[in-house]
Amino acid sequence: MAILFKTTPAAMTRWRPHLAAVLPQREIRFWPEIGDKSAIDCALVWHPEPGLLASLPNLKLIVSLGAGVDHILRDPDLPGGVPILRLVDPYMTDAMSEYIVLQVLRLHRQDIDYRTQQSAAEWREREQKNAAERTVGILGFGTLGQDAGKKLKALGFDVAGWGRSAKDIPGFATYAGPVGLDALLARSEILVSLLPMTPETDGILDAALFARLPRGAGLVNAGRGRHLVEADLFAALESGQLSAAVLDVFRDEPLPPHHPFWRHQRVVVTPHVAAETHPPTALPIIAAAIRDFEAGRPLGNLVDPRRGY
Ligand code: NDP
Ligand code: OXD
Repeated sequence: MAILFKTTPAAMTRWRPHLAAVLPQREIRFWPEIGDKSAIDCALVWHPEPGLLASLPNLKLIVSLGAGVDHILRDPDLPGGVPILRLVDPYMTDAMSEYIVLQVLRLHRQDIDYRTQQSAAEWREREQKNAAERTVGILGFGTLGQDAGKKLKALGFDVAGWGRSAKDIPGFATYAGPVGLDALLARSEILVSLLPMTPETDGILDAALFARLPRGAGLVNAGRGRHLVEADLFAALESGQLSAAVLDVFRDEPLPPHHPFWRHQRVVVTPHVAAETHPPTALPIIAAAIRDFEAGRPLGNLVDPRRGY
């Protein structure tokens, strides 16, 4: 049986050289040249076209080529009952933590203000705090959120996390559910979002949420663009309720050239690169998961489609 492989054309050039080496016994069919659909039993995908997976009559396993699975679950014709695995790769986890540490430090050390001062040749010292005096809240305290939290804590930040379910994670204040969110927000001078995109988290970063943060808080969003209500962010930056935002993910990607985020003085934009999938480390993990599936062994990182992540 064959494996369907579908990603963006740009990413394909990164994956292709590694695929045959890691899955030598399997025929790989690169979308859109996928031939006889009935010969495909496994799909490795990033943003599959709606209906593509349903068109494969013998599909037995779907693997996301990223940590998020919203790009699969949004398909209204997604075949029910086919297990979906998401990618959990320590290389990617490290990359995300590097990004979060960089951006939290940027906000903590007022880098955006000093860049602005530099452009005006303005020599002015700003009030400085140590990391231990800075509270950071992480929305989405799963694989990525916890690792970033540990690394921020190692730098001295006062870190807390928020998830759907209550958790006891030594060394961290943790909060859960809507009631817990209030408490997390009230103590977060820097708010980091590493949530998955689900019906519950759609538009969660809105005016009501910003109003519950300490005045002048900073925001880092590396979860998904649809979490953010863009108009509410502009208003919060305008009023000073938020002091700055670092955004890696957007409702429209690529971010259109005329979008005001590109030129906003208090917004830092990165092009969805916080943690790119890394084929040399991801493929052995994916190949091992396929072997486990075929051998009937229990699978880790199974997605619960009802939960949405
Ligand atoms: P996990 O599944 O390990 O963690 C998700 C976390 O979010 C869990 O703590 C979960 O709670 C929490 N959560 C989910 N729904 C809710 C909710 N309704 N209310 C409160 N908390 C909720 O995912 P990862 O950490 O691996 O990845 C998170 C996301 O990061 C991905 O889905 C993707 O969108 C994004 N990402 C972005 C990348 C980038 O380059 N910008 C790269 C990789 C991922 P609980 O613990 O209770 O289950
Ligand atoms: C992912 C991503 O979900 O890169 O892996 O956004």
